[in-house]
Amino acid sequence: MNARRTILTWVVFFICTLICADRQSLHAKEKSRQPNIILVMTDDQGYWDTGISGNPLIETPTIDRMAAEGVTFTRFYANMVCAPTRAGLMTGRHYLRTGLYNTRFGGDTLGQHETTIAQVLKSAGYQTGLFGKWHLGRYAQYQPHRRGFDHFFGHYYGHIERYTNPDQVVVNGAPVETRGYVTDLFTDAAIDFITRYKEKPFFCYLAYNAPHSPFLLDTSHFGQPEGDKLIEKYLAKGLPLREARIYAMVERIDLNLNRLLQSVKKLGLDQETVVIFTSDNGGVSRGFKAGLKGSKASAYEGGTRVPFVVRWPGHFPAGKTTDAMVAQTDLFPTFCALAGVKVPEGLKLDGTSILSLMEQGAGKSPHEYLYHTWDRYTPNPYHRWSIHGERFKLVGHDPAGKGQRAEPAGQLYDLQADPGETKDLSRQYPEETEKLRSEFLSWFNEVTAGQVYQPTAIPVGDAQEPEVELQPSWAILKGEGLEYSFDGYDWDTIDGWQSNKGTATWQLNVLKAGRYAVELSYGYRSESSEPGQLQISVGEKQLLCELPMSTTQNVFFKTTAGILELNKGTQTLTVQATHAAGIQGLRLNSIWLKALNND
Ligand SMILES: [Ca+2]
Repeated sequence: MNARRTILTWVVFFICTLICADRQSLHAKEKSRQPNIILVMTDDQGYWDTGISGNPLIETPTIDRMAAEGVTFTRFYANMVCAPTRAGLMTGRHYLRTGLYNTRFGGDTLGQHETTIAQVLKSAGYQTGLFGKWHLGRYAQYQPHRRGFDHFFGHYYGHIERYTNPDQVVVNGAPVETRGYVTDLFTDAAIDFITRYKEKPFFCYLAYNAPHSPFLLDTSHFGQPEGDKLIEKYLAKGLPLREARIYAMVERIDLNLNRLLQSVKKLGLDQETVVIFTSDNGGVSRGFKAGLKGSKASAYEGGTRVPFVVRWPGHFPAGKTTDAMVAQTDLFPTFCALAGVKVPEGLKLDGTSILSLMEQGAGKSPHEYLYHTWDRYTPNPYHRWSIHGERFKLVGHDPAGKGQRAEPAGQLYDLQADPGETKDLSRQYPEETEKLRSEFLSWFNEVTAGQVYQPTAIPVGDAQEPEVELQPSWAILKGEGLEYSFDGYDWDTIDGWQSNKGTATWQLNVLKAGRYAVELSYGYRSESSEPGQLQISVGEKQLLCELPMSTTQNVFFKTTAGILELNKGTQTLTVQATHAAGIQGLRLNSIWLKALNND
């Protein structure tokens, strides 16, 4: 009996050992199966700017093929504009929780305490790379290579001025010169990255700045007629020039997407790589709109619905389409699930993993409601907002009503019967209208609670950025006359210096106390023969800066104003005219603070 029991004990032990070993090997197998993630996001490409949306003119064979090989989401929602979507994507949180509120003026900076998906994946053993547009902060500490990306080649801004030989691009914080067309360059860098790290799991975020304005392709002027050929093809199809350019830019992306997918295949990574294609906000092209209302920056469907296709051969079904309502904030927890890691503790996410929807190609939306709102200057629940569930959508779109509280606001649409938002049903369903408005307001109050929406204090004295440029668009302007003028995205000037009552102020976060040389660039042309003068002050410390006339207002001279001794901490730098009469004809272009020997 004892002998039999001993044998039985050994048999049980042996079986347990086998099971454990099997579990371990399964675990190791699962670990080795951590998939690569390639996220391709375009800029301002509408839901309707693809073949899969039924667009009869645009040619996107690669996106169409991805859809045939993967799952298409027809109700994938981004935000109305660029930076808010990127904030939601990086954090899994609605952008209004992250301190970001704008696409420029310093409001396009992701709060310093936010956790990005790149940080999470990097901690999970992924090699992380971003190629293209960041648009979540341009100063040291906010740059992508310090927010979880091992590699960054691209630009900080909402858009760049040159698409051929782009000049506003950096590699991990260092400005670089380039040759070629920007979409090709970002693709080359992404292909180089996945080739180099093919043995490791990687997260490759390829964020094209096309087809955002300016609508540029490479042209024969540079000996590269490919762009011309594409534009001519769409002109021949009868499109106006602007639309032909946008479609040509999208097709150029599609050609590059094909190159990328071919590389994944050649590297033998097809079965190990999840590839996503999407866009960051509503479209700007005006021809075919797939029956949707509104465009970029609108609260209507055309402003927030974007293309979304995901492909993972052998894991996700081919050729499936789902109309489950999902959002860009869902990608953070989905990527965590793909990588087999938990969402970091303490993070309050708005997104929910949609991995099962991807695996089934069908299923229910994890959201009861999705919410949208955006105002360039001050977040508010009145001018441009919407809330929708699977069926009803309440939307208020009145950007011109700034400063007025338009209540009761909103038109009610039945998205299932009327996806084009043509019949306002708010009178027919007053209770539904009231319920959705009330739900939207509670949500708005919750996400904005405790947030202060103003330009981020500019870090000064960071070891990696010893020379800091204070952008005019980050200044807060007060007093008579002063105003920004726009020429490009972030090449603004401050004009209208009529008197010493107007001030331009910048918030600084001085990381290291010490001496800083102050330089400024300006254009100045006046009737008077006297040089102009500006006063630059931080607390009690002041500099007077003489400004001899430049050729015209639009030719910027650079001059040294002097040296300021700055204390550590947050403080305000103020610029104002020295005389009551001001200095008409001045355009202040930029100010630089250069760390001197502060060791
Ligand atoms: Ca955009």
